Amino acid sequence: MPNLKLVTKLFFILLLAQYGCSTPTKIKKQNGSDDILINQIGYPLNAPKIALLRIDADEFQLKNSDDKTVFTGKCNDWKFWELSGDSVRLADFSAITVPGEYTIWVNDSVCSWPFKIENGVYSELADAALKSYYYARCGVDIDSFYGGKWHWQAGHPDTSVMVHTSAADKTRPEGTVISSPGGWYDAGDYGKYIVNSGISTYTLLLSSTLNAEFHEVQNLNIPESENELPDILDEALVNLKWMMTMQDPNDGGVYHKLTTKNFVGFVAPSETNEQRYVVQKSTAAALDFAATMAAASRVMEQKGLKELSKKMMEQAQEAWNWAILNPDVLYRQPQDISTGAYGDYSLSDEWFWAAAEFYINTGKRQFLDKILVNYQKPVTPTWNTVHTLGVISLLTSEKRDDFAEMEKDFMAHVDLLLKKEQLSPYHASIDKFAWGSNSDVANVGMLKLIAYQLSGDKKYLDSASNDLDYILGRNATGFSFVTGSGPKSTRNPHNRIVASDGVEDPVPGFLAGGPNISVMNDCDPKEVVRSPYPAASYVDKECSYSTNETAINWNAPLVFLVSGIDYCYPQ
Ligand code: 9MR
Ligand code: 9MR
Repeated sequence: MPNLKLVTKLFFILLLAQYGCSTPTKIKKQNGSDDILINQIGYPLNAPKIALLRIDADEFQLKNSDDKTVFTGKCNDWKFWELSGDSVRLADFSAITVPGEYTIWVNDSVCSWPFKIENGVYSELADAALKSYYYARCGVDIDSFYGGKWHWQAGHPDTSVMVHTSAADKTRPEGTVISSPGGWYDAGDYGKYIVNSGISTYTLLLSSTLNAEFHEVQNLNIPESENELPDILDEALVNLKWMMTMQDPNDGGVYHKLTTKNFVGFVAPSETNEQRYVVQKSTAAALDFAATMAAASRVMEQKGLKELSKKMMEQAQEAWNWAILNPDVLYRQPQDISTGAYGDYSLSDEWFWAAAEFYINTGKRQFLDKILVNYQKPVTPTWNTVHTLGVISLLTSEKRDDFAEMEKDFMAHVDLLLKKEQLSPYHASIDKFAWGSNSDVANVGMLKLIAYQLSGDKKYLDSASNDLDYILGRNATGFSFVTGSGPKSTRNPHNRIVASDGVEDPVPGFLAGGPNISVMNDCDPKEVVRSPYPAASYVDKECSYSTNETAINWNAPLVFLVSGIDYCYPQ
């Protein structure tokens, strides 16, 4: 019989060594408590630093790694949030600017997870968030040299994709076989969707230009890392090159998506060989394609890739021409297809975005006219609401001065987000928890970073840092929503690769969709109980596609946010 006492003692010593909380005699919880919500990775030196407490105490302590109390602070009053169904007290320790590892203590008995205070605290996370796209590549072996313990064989070569009935025409009748290899898997499924590819790829391109110095020196150890381009552009090119194959060269139309008829099971990429189809051309796909290609064409031109840049603009123009002739071909999911629809039924934002990118590249009056006709005030972007992407392109281009009114509207939207954050008991800048709510938080943070670059006012940077805190654990669930980032982070995303790679730890760097109450029965409700409160309704279960899937459009603003914050502090 092992000596139980000794084993228990050893267990505690090990736990303490791992998590840094000490004073064993007083400890109630050795692990970080969900009653102290913090950013589980940490904080840059000059960033605001707050924790949220669900414990009744007037004071909190900050201890360093030597277990010394270095700061005692007062907790604010309780505040109730109807979206999480509970109350929290705010603990502010922004005053601490000495680098180190810390824990927060309350009543000398409850402690937080340990976290760091230092500049460059997010560099590992920034690499992981971007490298998630390498792991999402379709049709290539993910090699252990690059992937480490996460590696698998290629699936989905996509060299014989069939033209679906919905996409058939004279030059490419039903059953025609085309080749459309490469790109990224959209999400936890193996589909490739143009509408969602547009915003995702554009957002990475935007980070490559607005956070340029950060990305110039970033090395992800991907197959292209040794070439001249920053890795973020190599990765963006993987998807751009695939997108270029989704255009029908006969008429310039762009297929909405490339998928199987139905979602396949949770198996490895190489274990599926169901027929894949290109499905219906749509105006949304053509315009998102046109906008993304035009933006990419600019970036490639700047990098000296003249031929590629020219080709991208030509294809963008072809797609635009098709859209002019086919201005309202909405995507209608065919009866025999049940994969993601990305159906978008209002297109003026897509027109605006594409026109803005074309106007920057060409200066032509016809595009300015389209911009003016389709203008709407900026909002937080999502896959089906993209005009703000056009606004961002204009405001960060040489044409900025001509759009002073638009800039006012943009700043007004961001100011509203700041106000929302200040008023929220949880300091959240969102008050609607849609499917993929975490990407709304990341996109909000991205807008604030852009406002910071436009205005130079540090309040925007600080507020963006607050959004990252939310994503990394200071939220109503207590989870850090990025795989591999933080002791209590997402481990079981709804992602077929993560589920099938045979490795216990999830592929790092993926952002989970996050809390929402859109679908409450994705998991068996008898086995999995979700909070009825939108801000808390999240489960770290593979079955929960509505809260725990990963997606390229969710990771892209995370890449922007985390890279921008790492790059902008110290300030
Ligand atoms: O795995 C699918 C995921 O990528 C989608 O976002 C989700 C919603 O469309 O659907 C998932 O697939 C589920 C399907 O809709 C219903 N049967 C179970 C599938 C896997 O959980
Ligand atoms: O992100 C999409 C979300 O806005 C929709 O509400 C949801 C249901 O239609 O679909 C999400 O997109 C999924 C896509 O349809 C298929 N791949 C996985 C995507 C993320 O769940």
